[in-house]
Amino acid sequence: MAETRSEGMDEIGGLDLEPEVAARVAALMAGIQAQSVRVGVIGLGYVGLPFAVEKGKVGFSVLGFDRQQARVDRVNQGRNYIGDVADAELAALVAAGRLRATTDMAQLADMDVLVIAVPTPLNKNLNPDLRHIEAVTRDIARHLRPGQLISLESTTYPGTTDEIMQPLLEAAGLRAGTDFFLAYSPERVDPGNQRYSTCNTNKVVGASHPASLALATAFYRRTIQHVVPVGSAAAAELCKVFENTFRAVNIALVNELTLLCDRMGLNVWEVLEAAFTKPFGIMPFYPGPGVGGHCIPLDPHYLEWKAREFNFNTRFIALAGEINRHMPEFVVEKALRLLSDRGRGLQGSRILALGVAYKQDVDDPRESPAGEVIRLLEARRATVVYHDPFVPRFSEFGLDLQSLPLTEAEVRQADLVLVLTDHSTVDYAMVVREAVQLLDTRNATRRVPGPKPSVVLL
Ligand code: SAJ
Repeated sequence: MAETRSEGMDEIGGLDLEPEVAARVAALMAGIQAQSVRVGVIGLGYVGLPFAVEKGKVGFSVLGFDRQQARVDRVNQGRNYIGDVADAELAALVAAGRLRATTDMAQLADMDVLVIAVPTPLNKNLNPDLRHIEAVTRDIARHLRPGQLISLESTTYPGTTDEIMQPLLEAAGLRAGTDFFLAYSPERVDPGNQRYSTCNTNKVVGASHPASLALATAFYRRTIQHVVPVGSAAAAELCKVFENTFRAVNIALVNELTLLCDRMGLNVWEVLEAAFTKPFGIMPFYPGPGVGGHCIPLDPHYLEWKAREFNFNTRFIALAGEINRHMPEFVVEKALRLLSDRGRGLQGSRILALGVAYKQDVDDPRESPAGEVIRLLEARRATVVYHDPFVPRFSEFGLDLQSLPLTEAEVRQADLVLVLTDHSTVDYAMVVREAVQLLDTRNATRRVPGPKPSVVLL
């Protein structure tokens, strides 16, 4: 539960600090416990905005920083744009003056606590691209003053906080751990998850200086029920990339099993459902057309890249990425087989894709495997149209498509219906009834009763 005011003071009381530093730490700790510190959140995306709202709700004064003026304007108008944020909560905080946003990075100097939640993409060679973290760190360094606490939340490789951020911040002469404080606390946001939100998801915090760790732990404990301190920023960074690597590897395992079951003529969904009846020692993962989103397909390669520095090949990460990136091609191969069985080729066939978002019931098509599947189908001169209730327009992978209404006529005129994302709001009974042929890569039609002769599963 939230740390009491005395707990925070007790923690720093045991630290061996110079008097000036001890006074600085005590003042910041008092401000954290009183929730009077000014909190800056840099990056108002699916991590930053929910975090800003949670801090504002308990009474902190929060200023969001984002380069996108449109996002800043929407926040200042109280108009939400993140699915995991309650519209009314954002509007109320803005109306009460507890949450504002700006593009003016000079206001960083006025903040006591700065939380960074900017993207960490990969470049086209699957290597880390830290440009956003480095740019924000330079902005902070320009306005850095004694007494500020800085916490990085973006998923990144072990060493980013201590080896990249700290030197940039110390360039002006201030020292981490005594003048300012620096920590790493990985975001754990599962977009669309109705059960776990920012405040009830356990939070790991790491820092390489005791005062930084005590202050960051106390700060997160003001709004997060269970905060788990670890002894270094690198340990916290590695913890996070391990979490996402764990998912990528297990998703690849069931995808590989899908490829084998296809050869063996077995139903992988039946096999997996049976395996998951084991009450211990296993965890459900399901096959799909590939792995999307801005985390699972990318983050493990941050660890793979860093491990090479230690002459270490993270073979599981490489293999998982290879298998997961192969799935779109497998989907196209299976689609071609189904069309060929009816004397058709891909060229000139009309394919209706159901769902382009990267996963169920989210509106985000970034890194979606559906984009790669559609791109491959169009490269073979199939005519592809799509319906996605969450994504009205799909302009990824060089595509530019509009979502069509899902009508019986649309389903009937498709030579193949291809379920790529299993949104829960789609009328699969109608689709199964009207489709000439349906390839279901997500087992989305499993709840449609009765025989489904038109349905083939991945
Ligand atoms: N997927 C499968 N089979 C599965 C699970 C997922 O094919 O069994 C696919 C999904 O369809 C999607 C991709 O993998 O395309 C990623 O799905 P995801 O839910 O694992 O990933 P994200 O990016 O939405 O959220 C994840 C978090 N997910 C969960 O913990 C359930 C978590 O790993 C991180 O907190 C978050 O990424 C992040 O921000 O790092």
